[in-house]
Amino acid sequence: MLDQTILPLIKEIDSQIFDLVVNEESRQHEQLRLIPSENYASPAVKAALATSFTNKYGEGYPRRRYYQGQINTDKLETLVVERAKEIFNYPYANVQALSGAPANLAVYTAFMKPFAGKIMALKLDHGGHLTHGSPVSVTGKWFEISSYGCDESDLIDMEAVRKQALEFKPDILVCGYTAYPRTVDFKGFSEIAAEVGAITLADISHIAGLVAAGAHPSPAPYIDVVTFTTHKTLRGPRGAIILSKNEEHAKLIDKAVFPGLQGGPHFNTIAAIGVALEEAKTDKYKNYCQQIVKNAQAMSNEFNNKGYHVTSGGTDNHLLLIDVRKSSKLPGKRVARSLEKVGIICNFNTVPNASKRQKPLYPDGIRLGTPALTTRGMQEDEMKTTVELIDKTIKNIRTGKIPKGESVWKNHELVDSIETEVKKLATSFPTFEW
Ligand code: DSN
Repeated sequence: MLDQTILPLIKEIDSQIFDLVVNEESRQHEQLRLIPSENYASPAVKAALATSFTNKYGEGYPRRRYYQGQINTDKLETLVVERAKEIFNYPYANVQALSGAPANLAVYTAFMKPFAGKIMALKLDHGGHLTHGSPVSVTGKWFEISSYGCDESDLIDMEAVRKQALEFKPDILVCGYTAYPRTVDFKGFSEIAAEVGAITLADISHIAGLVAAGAHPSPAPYIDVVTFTTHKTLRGPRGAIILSKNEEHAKLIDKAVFPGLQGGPHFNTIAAIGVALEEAKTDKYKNYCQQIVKNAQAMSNEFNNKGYHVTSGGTDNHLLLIDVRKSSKLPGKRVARSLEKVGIICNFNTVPNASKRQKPLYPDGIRLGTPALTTRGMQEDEMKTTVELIDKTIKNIRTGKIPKGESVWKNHELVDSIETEVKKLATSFPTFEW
């Protein structure tokens, strides 16, 4: 939903940016957005981002700043910290990390020195995140990494994790994922960490909203440190929060964020995080999160009914992974790109237990999520229709090697008709529906 008072101001100064904003707004209205880490922020969240808090510098923390003029920013940051603590049931919160990668790096550098620390986390190609120790991320270059994986049922085998942890003895044991459709066993991870003397870190970026709304179990009783981005299921602006359980940890984390890794906090983002947290307290938001899960389950049931290979057989949360090579003899990238041509937006993704041909840039799967469609007010019926549209599209994609210059489609006429159906479904719902 465009803010009709702000937009003309952009147009007056910069017609190029104005056009891009309008085009992106239309794209988000007309397409079916299924990337599980994306959402539609509310008009109130977007309004908070555009406030005068963007003008203020404030390195430091409330009442300990390096700049004067903090009468409102100190109150703002304190208020948002208190909201985060209350909603997630942790005694300490830092709301300054700029996004998920800096938040995770802050935690690692709070507790370990570069080239002298050990992290154990889920492999990238089984659903872990780049910042959980991938060799191409600084986290994999600075720290010794041992990655655990999923078993042949695409599930994390806690006994295997335990054995690996006893051998590797990590300083930090990471759980919480970017492409894992099942419930995270926070208790199990905390028990393993206790045996090996590790700190537990749960990166709940994807499921933060579900946790806030009680649609996924909370890490609070078990996990030492929690990081999450604020723009996925939580539906806020692009930012991050770090939660911790004791004063010593909280002090180390605060120091790692500032002055360790960052300069001045982005107060307009912090204001928008505050608005999103206030929204997350409402019953409407709690119902929204329950519906996200129902929608993802409806979608995975429908894919199962149509004979697709849904990894782990289904989902407990907001996302599902389809092994399209096993299901349709197609590579994930070809499917994701073809779906975009009809207005269905997802991402190609690695899947566990894939074929030997799988590579990060050439994976066997696609990843789909329901947070954005659910924000629009769509329910199980629309998920069924969406799966039908995806299925029709996939069945129209040519398998095997396609010679350069040749079309990916079996039948061109079908493409236009699917695109029209996608647009009709998408535009019959608003982009933000409470
Ligand atoms: N966490 C990634 C995603 O899930 O899309 C982004 O870093």
